[in-house]
Amino acid sequence: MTITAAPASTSLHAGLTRGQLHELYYWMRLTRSLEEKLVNLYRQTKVVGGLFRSLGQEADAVGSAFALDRSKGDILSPLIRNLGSMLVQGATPLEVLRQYMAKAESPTRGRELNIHFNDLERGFLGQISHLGDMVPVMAGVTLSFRMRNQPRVGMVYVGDGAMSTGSFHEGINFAAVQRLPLVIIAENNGYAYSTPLRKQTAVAQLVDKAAGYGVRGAQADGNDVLAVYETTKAAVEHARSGGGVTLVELITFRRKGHAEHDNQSYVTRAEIEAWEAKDPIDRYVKRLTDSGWATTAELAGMDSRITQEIDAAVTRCENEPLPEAITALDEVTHVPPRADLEWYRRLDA
Ligand SMILES: Cc1ncc(C[n+]2csc(CCOP(=O)(O)OP(=O)(O)O)c2C)c(N)n1
Ligand SMILES: [Mg+2]
Repeated sequence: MTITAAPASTSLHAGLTRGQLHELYYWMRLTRSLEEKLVNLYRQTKVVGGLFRSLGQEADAVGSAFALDRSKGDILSPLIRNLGSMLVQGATPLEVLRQYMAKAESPTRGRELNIHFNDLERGFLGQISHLGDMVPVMAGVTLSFRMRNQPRVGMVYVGDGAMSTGSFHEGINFAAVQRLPLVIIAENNGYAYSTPLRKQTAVAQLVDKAAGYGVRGAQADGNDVLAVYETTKAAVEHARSGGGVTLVELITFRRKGHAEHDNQSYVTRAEIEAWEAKDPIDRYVKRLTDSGWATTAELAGMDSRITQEIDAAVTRCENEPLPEAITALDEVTHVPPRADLEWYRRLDA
């Protein structure tokens, strides 16, 4: 049976229309292509600071963010491997390139790196580097939703490593006790820097931690974008209807080193190859075409749109200036410049 002719608004799977099923592909492919372009720029020394890849984890970030309802004002708090979630919420390739290249026009005007930027209107909270610390922050954000009687949901990403911090414990415990509308996405990608999961935690699986906090636990194949979407969607609905926190474990794999400088020598080639065979984009392309949800021509059309979009953004960004050095401390502390401090003295003062 062919379902190619289904009206655009008909649900084909898990309440998703043909257009939405295409969107999931679009966001995953955009994430990967943008990161590949960034690797290119990094090798040309045009990226300032580190470059963190989400290769093989695109389904995890995209499928989970897609389960939020942007029209209701849901907010997520991403981590370094969640570029895809920010793109879903409306961050643009140009903004991301400007951040990585520390341009004057970047969202943080060259003061912060990579995807550490913020837009509450579009529903993403700027991350900080400290692992686990965004869990109590998002507990506070979702408490404010509750206090204002807003039917909004918050989502926060943590890695397997971040789950070993005190902040994670305090944040999830508080959110659990308060039954806050929070979804915690636990990304089990096998490693925290060079520490494998078996040296990170004594539980058999990260979702087992849910029981210790008295919250709902759920688990999905993090390389299957539809499974990620469906599992997260159930958690979002549970949160919005007053059920409280869900800890969602997504099982995936970090196919690159911690960052571009890390050659991942502590991971065997066989392990990486086994996960290459489970590539989330390849799997989804097969699902889309086997089910008749998308044609190869439609996918090629999205690919060329992505290439054009990224190329245009790179050309524009590369020609933009860096911030003027003299402005480096402006708007950082919101404190007037201190003429008495040698290190803070403006050359033009
Ligand atoms: C509290 C804290 N300790 C150490 C670090 C340094 N650090 C940054 S990322 C990272 C590994 C994170 O691993 P995980 O949480 O599994 O996320 P992944 O990188 O695998 O996505 C470490 C140790 C940090 N940022 N914060
Ligand atoms: Mg990890």
